Amino acid sequence: MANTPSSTHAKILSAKVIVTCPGRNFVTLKIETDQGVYGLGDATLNGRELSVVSYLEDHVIPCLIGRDAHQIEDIWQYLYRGAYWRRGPVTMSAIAAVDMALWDIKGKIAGLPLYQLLGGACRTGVMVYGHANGTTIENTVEVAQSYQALGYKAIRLQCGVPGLSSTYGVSKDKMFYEPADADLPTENEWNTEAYMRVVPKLFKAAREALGDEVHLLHDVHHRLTPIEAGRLGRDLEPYRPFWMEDATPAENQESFKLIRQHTTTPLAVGEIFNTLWDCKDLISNQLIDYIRATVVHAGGITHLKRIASFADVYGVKTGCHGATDLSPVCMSAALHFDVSIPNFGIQEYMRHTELTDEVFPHNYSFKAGSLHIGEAPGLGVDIDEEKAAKYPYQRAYLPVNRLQDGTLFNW
Ligand code: EZ4
Ligand code: CO
Repeated sequence: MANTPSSTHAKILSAKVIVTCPGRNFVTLKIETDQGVYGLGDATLNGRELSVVSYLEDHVIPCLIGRDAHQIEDIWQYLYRGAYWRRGPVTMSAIAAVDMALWDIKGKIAGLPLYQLLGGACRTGVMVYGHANGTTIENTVEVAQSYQALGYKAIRLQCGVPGLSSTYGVSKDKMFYEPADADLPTENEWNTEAYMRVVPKLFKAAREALGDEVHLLHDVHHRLTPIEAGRLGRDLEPYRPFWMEDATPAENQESFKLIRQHTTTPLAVGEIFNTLWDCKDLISNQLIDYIRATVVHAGGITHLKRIASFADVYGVKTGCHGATDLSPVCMSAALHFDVSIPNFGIQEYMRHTELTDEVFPHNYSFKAGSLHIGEAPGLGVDIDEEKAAKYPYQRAYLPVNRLQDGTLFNW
């Protein structure tokens, strides 16, 4: 173990993983120290939750006992480089949970909210976008209007595709939406041409109904080829979208060159990225405008800060993923992070259910289109273990997408 450079020392005594399903599954790491404080970290990996539980319980926690919780960077490097097997969503979600918990502990010992340790606030609040979705253009626009009435300055628009029985990202409930929905994966059908026809019509109707000021966003959920994405981006240009998200899968970072050649619609990508290496070329070649990596899936605050600093050099802003499968622990961490970095862009905010909020009491709140983090030391979020224990894990999956001839396409 590395030497402790100062007299401040917070020995890790124990750590445990709490799995709970207050409407959806969440995996939470709790680290206890000899200083009378504990820290929390989110380790939720939607649809693959128990693999991270095992990674933490069987392989990470034994290595943490006895270490100094203050040595956040050293522990990060130890878990990342020391494992030999680097990267990947399971590994990086586990490392992220440890990292969040250690920052929580450091903040609590210092008596400061996390954002103060990260350099202090750069802004007064965190602009968020909400999700408006509906089966038709008309009811999507109606939902968007209700978000506008609530004070949202940015709204994501998704609508059903004519001729398809269901579409990912479109729910039956107007204000709550949960994509992981079944004990075995639901199979959705897909038609690229019909989708590409409807989205520009949705944006035209939304711009007319909502006015020029509100930011409008759209998530393609990796459903297009680069040239199709270039076309959709161009078709949306007259309605000035804030961004087009996950236009194409990004395993091949170069494919974004093709999209860029054809459209000035800003591009966002990265909710499934785990490390800087997944977006290094996208950022350094200025092929994207917003990087969507999150605290939980991209190695914690320590690594996300590295990604954001790198992005800042190239004028790329952050737009962190913030769906319901990211627990209030991750959302708290994200808000401290968002408020403290220079190149913050926007934060996704899908509200959690009341039941989730009861299990995870937290001190952030929504006002006038922004989220505001409170002044509690550390992350400012807790877990009610008694309530959590009432809701055992329930297997749930994200849907699978097939073209209408049955092709399981993932370009
Ligand atoms: O599909 O969080 O932008 N938000 C999204 C989400 C994701 C889920 C995956 O776990 O794309 O709805
Ligand atoms: Co998305």
